[in-house]
Amino acid sequence: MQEQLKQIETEALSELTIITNPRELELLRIKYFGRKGRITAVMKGMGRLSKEERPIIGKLANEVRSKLTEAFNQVTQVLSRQEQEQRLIAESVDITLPSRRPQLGKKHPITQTADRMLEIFRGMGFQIATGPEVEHEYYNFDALNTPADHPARDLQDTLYITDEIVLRTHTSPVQIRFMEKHKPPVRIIAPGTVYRRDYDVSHTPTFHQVEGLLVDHRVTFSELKGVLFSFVQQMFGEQTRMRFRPHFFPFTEPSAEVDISCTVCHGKGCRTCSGTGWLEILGAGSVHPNVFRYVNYNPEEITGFAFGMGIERIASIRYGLPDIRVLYDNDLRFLKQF
Ligand code: 2NM
Repeated sequence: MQEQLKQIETEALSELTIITNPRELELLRIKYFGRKGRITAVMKGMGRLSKEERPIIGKLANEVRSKLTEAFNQVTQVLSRQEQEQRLIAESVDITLPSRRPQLGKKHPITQTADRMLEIFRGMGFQIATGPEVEHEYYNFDALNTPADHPARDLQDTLYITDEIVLRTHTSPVQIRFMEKHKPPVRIIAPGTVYRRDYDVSHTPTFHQVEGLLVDHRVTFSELKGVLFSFVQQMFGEQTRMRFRPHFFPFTEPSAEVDISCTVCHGKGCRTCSGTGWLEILGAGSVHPNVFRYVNYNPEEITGFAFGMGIERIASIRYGLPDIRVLYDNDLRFLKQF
């Protein structure tokens, strides 16, 4: 029996040296320690031994068992360390490889155009003013000398929130609010989003405007022309010509629409300008005395001019767009070109 135990120990230790993975180790563990294992068999056979032999063999059996248990534990540790090392090698990352380039975004062409427009007017001393997009009709219409029966106030043209609250149809209410709070001189530019019930090749229900207002003692229409001509030349180039056509706005008198010479054909006439040689870019005029009365300015003492233009319109001329709706398709193949 002693011999047998020694042999078990020797064989087990020898077999352990050739183990290469946890599965083999488990099979070996079963072979020696399992229910029908060799160590287990020896333990079971103890009952048949004599009183004298039992303690001796028992002691030896326990020694062999604990020695082998220790040896098995060691191999288990070695295997798990090996496994971890292999996993670290397999999962290693080459940190010297170049990274994927992140996609860089950029400003939308409408924003780029607005930025340029504001930069030009800031250069002429205008301050930026902003205000609410959801507006009381008093600021959007009444104070702008646009009476209740004016067609612009029709449900067909204006988006109403309630009876009296509208989505602003222009940024002019910003200028009314500004004049309420400040005495002349006033020199402001009001950029922002505006809303109208309109949708075709040249109109979207949401669009953007830049409006200007200059008020002081003895401001004249010729200063309006000077400011706008300077804007036109900085925006479209020094060769650009400008003309005023008489027009009507409730909030200005006299009023005009302003054209520039066609940026495509330089006035010869082409498809872009429908053969006229001119492109309409904005509306303008001398502020109506009634508008001044609404904000408690005395129209006998002060005068002013105002103008308004659509940023989409300026952007479509600047970039030669055939249809302003492409500005809203969010097609990156289009937007990446700007
Ligand atoms: C335009 C055309 C003409 C305008 C008038 C005013 C205010 F507040 F002074 F009355 N702000 N903007 C104006 C004048 C706007 O847009 C085509």
